[in-house]
Amino acid sequence: MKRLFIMTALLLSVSCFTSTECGEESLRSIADKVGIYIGYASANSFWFLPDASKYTEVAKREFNILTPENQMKWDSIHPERDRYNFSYADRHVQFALENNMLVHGHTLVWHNQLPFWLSTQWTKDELLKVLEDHIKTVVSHFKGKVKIWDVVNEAVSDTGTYRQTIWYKTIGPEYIEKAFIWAREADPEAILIYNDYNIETINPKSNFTYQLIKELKENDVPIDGVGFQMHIDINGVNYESFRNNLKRFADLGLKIYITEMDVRIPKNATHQDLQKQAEIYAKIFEICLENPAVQAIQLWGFTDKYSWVPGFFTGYDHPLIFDRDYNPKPAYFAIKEVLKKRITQGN
Ligand code: 9MR
Repeated sequence: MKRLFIMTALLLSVSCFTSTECGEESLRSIADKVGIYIGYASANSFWFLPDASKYTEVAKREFNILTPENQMKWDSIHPERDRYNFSYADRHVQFALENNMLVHGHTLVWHNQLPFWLSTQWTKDELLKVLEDHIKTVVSHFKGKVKIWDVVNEAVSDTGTYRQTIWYKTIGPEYIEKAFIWAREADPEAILIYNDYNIETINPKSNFTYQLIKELKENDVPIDGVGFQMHIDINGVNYESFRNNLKRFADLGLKIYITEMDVRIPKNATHQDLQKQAEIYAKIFEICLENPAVQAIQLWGFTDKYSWVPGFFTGYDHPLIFDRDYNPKPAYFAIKEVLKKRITQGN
């Protein structure tokens, strides 16, 4: 009898060690205590996934903010010039609000995932009108529900110039300030940010972005924050440079968001790879928590099962903090440790 009791206790403690389903405090609960949001990109039509109940159970247990991964983009929400389709985006928002999560909207101006009807010749005035209509209609639709908007996404090229997009080529650089002004008009309470990748450390692209945002601020354009996407790999980033970069953007008076973090590692990862990945996640969280301008850290998904990475980077996989079976990975525990340490140190 005694042996049976010991065996059961042992089994329970082992499963508690690897799972979060037996009383361990969730990430969102610890993040709440720290005063930071922790989130994920919400998968396309997650309510239809074959494992939707598992997916939503983990999502609402662990996170307090979400970004629809694709279903607020132009091609999803604005399929024809005179027709909007909010049905998918509304489901993401509904899920978030029912579970006391914030919604981060993504994205009002981008050059990818545009609907077919946009790919024709426009005059500058026509395209300005199209953009104004889109931004005002979408932001008004979600007024009071989407608290943060990626207003302009990826407007800077990898070498640090304006990216040559339909918006830039037809309208010129002023499409950026116009987008922020229209978004502010449609929802004066929403936090409006510029979002991009490879601007986490100091480099030609982040220098250009810094200058661009500085000038927007100087011209009283309503921009509240910057989003660092943080799609990185097993080599991590230069942490000193990341820290200094956060500081210079924060010194402009901006709120900072980590918007799309993932850490891709080689396929068939070894235990060491997962360990290394955990260290990278931990280090990024640690540096973010040092800087009070950082408001939220969001991952681009949460289970490796639904990550965009294997489809885009040959030879890479496993970028997130839960494995394909929704088991928490070393990175999950490492992030928790960093957050917990922050509580004991006092915020
Ligand atoms: O994760 C998104 C993937 O499902 C889409 O196919 C892809 C299309 O461009 O966009 C991915 O999300 C991107 C995000 O919207 C902007 N930053 C880069 C993200 C990864 O490509």
